[in-house]
Amino acid sequence: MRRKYAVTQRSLTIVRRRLVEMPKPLEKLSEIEIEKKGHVSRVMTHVLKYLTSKFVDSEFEWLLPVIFSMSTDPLWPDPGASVEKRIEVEIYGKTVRTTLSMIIHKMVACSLAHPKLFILSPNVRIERRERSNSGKHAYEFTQLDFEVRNASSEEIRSFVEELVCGLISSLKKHMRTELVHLGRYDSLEVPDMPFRAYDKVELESKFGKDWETRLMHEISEPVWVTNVPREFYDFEDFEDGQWDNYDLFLPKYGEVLSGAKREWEYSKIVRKMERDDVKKKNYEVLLKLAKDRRLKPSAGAGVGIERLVSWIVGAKHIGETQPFPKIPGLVFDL
Ligand code: ASN
Repeated sequence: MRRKYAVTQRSLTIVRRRLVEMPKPLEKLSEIEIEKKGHVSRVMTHVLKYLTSKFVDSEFEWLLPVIFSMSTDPLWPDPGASVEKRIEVEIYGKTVRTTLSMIIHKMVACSLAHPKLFILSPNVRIERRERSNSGKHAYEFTQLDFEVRNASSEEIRSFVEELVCGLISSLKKHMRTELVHLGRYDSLEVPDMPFRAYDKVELESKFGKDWETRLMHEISEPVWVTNVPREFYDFEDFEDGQWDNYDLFLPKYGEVLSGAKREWEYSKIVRKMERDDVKKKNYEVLLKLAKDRRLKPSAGAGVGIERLVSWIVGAKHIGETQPFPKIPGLVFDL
């Protein structure tokens, strides 16, 4: 006799979440799994080669990343952030933090010395362990972060659109064997430009709190989500309450890039830090530069490299794109 279960939406979500298979460490993979890892890694290599060449050819300077600094991204207030622990250590008598993102460094470098820059930057975000099941979070990942002095949001967005479309057609041309093996050759299509843009506030009133999941299943092409209230460094118009920022969402996947036009005026930055309870003493250099009017207007963005590759190869979990998976709550030897 079969028992009847009251299947609620919540229990279905839980079952579905448990089904995401956790990636294994390299030394535990079977031969077939190693073969698949090779396909993914060749796609990753092509993605890195394509993107870095495009930036270099477009006259961006390639900066090397930092790991420890007194100032890093507060990742607050951001409705999407869920860092359970912030790593702070003492070195040489000073408290430093591991990089959550290189946003502060980008703003400073772009203002003072490198008007067009990009960095492949390791980000350490100790995400809450429940996020192991999202398939999209890793506690270490690489962000391709870039910033352009005096650029507008529109300029950054069209640069990204060309980058994404160029990347997909290049992958289809040069990575055919790998994409066929991974079952993604036919479904990966070069999108139409310009990408559609949606206002986050409107999405929330249409789809409710779960708007991100609803949106990614509704779209069949990449789209922009704009006007997202979040950290102090994204530009906010105090008159009309609009935020000049943007996230790139990919179909059936979700967010892979976030960026904005930046704040550069001292009084606005201070007002936002005080409003959001962000410790000003952690941002002394940025504040001093803004006060001395040496911080310049800029715009930019950061692409989650492992997320982008996960979408391209159709990975169930982001850890499949990492040689040494860094899954929230699961610490392997390597
Ligand atoms: N990289 C992002 C940006 O450029 C910031 C972040 O990762 N939190 O806006």
